[in-house]
Amino acid sequence: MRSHRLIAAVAVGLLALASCSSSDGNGDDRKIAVSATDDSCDIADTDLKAGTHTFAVTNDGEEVTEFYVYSGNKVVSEVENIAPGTTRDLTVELTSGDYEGACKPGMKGYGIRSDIKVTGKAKAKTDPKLVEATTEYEKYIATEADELVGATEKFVRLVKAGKAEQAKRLYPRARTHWERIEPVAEIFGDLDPKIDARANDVEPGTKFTGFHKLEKDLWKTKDISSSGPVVDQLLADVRTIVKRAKNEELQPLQLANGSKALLDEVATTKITGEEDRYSHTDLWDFAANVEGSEAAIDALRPALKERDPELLTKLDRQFAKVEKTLAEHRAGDGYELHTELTRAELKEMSNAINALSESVSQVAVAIAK
Ligand SMILES: [Cu+2]
Repeated sequence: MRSHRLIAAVAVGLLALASCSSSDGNGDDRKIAVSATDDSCDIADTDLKAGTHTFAVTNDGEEVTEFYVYSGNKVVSEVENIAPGTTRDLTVELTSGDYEGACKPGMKGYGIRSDIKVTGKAKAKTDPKLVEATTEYEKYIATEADELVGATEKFVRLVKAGKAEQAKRLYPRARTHWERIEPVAEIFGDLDPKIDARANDVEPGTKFTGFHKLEKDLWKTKDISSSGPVVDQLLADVRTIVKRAKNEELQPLQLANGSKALLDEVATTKITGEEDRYSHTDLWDFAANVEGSEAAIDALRPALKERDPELLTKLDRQFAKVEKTLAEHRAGDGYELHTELTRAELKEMSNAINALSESVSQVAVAIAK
């Protein structure tokens, strides 16, 4: 660790020349360079003025990485799925206080963290269209959160009654409400893994709990006789997260970043079939992520129309394209299984998502103006 710090200090000194310090008390137009390798995370500037800032995160390592900004235990924002050799931007709104920046090589674990200090007072943002956008989206979160609790309660009852077939049918339906609002859940970094971690993501020293443990019990081991405590824990965690989510006051930039995060989820865990590896109901989650992403953009629509109408037109076209591709794989009142899709079909879906994702990543910049 010590040697990394030393290298980091040198690198920061060099990068500072090419990047910002700060200026007008409302953030800075210049980007803050972050160089992420497999064992270091160098943030060019960690002394910031309150306001909007963009971190340009370059993956100089070999593993896929991600970058988070934390305020205490809470995730302020994150950018996932940064492939080696590529750079992705994360635009965030920071009020004065102490933060941490974290790179997570391999996209897991505690990350390599540095302190970020934000001082001063940001200029108040008064665009009524943006204020309205967050109110709208908070309503959407509240509705989905209620549905999630209701569906989870039913799921609990079925599992405890030993009704495996009915529980299996409900599983992807309950998850739909979760997957639509997951970026809000991810603000509370401690609970998201308890509810939604996959077997391979479970941190050493913690237990495998949540939806995917039950998915395993239902489809793989086909034994739910001792799943009662797991399902009770899931419901307790869901209730806690829902309560927190409903009390959370969101910033317009969180809508933009959340919308993007949902599409990242599709690309990293749904296209690959990693998410629902036992039930193969990944397309349900895929659809829910896209719907949640679109809900955030819809809330921002009036503001976007004013600020970047061309981007909005493009987004509408690309969302339609993704939905059309997805519609081709509807089955009954749900979707085909991941295992029923050909490589070519998955490739087509992934292309549509990547194009859309690229446009959605411009939304934060448009509304931060
Ligand atoms: Cu998920």
